[in-house]
Amino acid sequence: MGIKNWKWFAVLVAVIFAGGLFFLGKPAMKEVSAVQAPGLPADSMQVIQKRGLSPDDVFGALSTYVPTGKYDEYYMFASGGHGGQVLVIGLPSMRLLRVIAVFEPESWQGYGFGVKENPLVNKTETIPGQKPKDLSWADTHHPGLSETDGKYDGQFLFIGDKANGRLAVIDLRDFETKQIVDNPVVNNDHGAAFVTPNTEYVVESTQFSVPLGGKYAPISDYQKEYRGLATFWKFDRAKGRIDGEKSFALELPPYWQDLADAGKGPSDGFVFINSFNTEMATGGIEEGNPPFEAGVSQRDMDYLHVINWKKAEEVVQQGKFKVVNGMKVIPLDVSAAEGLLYFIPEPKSPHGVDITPSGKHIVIGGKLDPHVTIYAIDLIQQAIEKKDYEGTDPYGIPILRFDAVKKAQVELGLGPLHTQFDNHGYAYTSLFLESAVARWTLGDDKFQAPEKPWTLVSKIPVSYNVGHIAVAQGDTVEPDGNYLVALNKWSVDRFPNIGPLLPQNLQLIDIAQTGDHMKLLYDMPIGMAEPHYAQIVRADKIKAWEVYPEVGWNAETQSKSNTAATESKVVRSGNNVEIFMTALRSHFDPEHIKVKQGDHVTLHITNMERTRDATHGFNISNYNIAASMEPGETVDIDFIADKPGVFPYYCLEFCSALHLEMMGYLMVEPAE
Ligand code: CUK
Ligand code: CUA
Repeated sequence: MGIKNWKWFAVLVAVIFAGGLFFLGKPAMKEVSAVQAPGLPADSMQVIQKRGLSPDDVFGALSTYVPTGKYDEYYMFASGGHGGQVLVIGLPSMRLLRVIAVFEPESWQGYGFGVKENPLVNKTETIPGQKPKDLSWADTHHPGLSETDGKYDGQFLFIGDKANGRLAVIDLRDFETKQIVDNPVVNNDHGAAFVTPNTEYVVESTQFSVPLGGKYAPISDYQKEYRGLATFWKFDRAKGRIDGEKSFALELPPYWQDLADAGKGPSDGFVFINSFNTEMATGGIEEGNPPFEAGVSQRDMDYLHVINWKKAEEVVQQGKFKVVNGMKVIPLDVSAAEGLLYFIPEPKSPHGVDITPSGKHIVIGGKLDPHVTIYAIDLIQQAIEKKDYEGTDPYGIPILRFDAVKKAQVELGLGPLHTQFDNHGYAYTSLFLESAVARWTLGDDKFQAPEKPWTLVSKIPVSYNVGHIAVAQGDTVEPDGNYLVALNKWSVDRFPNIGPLLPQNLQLIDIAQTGDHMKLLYDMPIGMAEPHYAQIVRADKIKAWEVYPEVGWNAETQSKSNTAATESKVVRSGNNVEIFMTALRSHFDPEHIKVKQGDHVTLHITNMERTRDATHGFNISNYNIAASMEPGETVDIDFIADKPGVFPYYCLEFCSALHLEMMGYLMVEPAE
């Protein structure tokens, strides 16, 4: 700790002490500040007094304030829910750093507005013959950072679209979306995106069973025709793309598969997916049937799915699959015969499946049961080896005996959902119904002596209805601890009234100390849709570019563009007009573009700047075109000049004192 930090520590102690006295109505602030806080300006004490801050408030403020020009310790990547994007937030300040355009048009980033270098416009086939869906929204649930040896490596981020069964790849060199793949077999997911420990595969499992391959089948044929699916998308790290042809999927019974997590260490090679609706209820409240909410909650136990993906990979290599819309799918009977899939009973409609950092244990949230249930991978492997089954399900999949593989159950409270881990041997579980986060000890998992029990330590209330929680690096083999963020669904009374549609509330909690110390530090309103899950990574792991590596960079291929030009040029051939344009403070070149109505116009615009933050934007009035050219970037735009008239184009970023002069005219001469 440097001398500067010591000073701050002294100030912190003094302020908290002074604040405490203030709260107890003890001596006047002035005296306290003079005696207890040398170096603390008297006006700081006045601020505390004037704003009526409690000692906890002061602790929260000092813990989260990041001074101007200083950086946050962590990046948090949060999904954007049915806003379809990804949020990048700095911790501990909880400042929003960026909204990454993923599945939806976003004009600041020029994403989806005529620029060809993005997956919304330039749709590619992941699997031959597959037609990408034409959609303009998504429901993003689970961000998944790429991993090497079970640790975040800071290279890529994946995110699933629950509503439409898609997966996106974001490159963290420029924080931009590079690829969107459509699952050709199913149209929804939930257990996405979860990566295997070396990002060999990105897992995407379904939520709601449907007839595979987009077929139609009446609901009366549910058990026969409807299926779940676990897709293993092969990731080609060198290309930064998912390789559809090397991907495969496992057909699953028509239960509702829920969250997924990949094993690591001793459980590497397995993927775990919990499920509900093993009742195979089909709803139909309007026909006098029990509604889904009742029908899917009949049985006391549902099934944790245990998938041996390394073995599945071999089975695919042996050709034991069928092809559905171009995707290799392992049928259920093959999975049963080859030992690729096992079920483990899990208490009643669970939610959340999380592997401990050691990889030895699997934690399931009870949702309708006050416990978390912990399974041990060594017990699971023994049971599989001994064929210690209680029977099979209607599809012939072996069911392991609960008592043979269960390690422990810990009663935590009402509605346990998701679990994260820290560096002290604690687990943290969100309690949805109780609006709290529970801290509990991980028994004989990695960090503690065998005699240490699996037990509840403390709880902290949150506001309100917490879904996921995120601990710094808390789902990797090397959790950092320090901070936990509760992603609360409801904010109710936490923020000023903005009408009936309320923001989510992300609450930052200090978990650096052990025992029953957990302190709420900060409330962050999220004024866009519902972040479901977030991952928090140490800032030093992210090595993003400051400007693109060279002038004339194609951000789609992450290489030099073959349409880059450092001098302007117009090439005409019949109805085709190709314009090589440069952008440099404070002009575009050319400033006049003359075409005829009906011409096919192609623009290649190169931002010549090498200065950090010298971004130029480009738009054409009434043509629905908006681009962002970050320093060094070349963008390609093409359109038919079907509207005659004179259309200004101008720079969208206030780039210089003469930014307003950075414009030109597109002159479209009417056709005869
Ligand atoms: S979640 Cu997606 S329905 Cu608990 Cu990951 Cu909320
Ligand atoms: Cu370039 Cu404003």
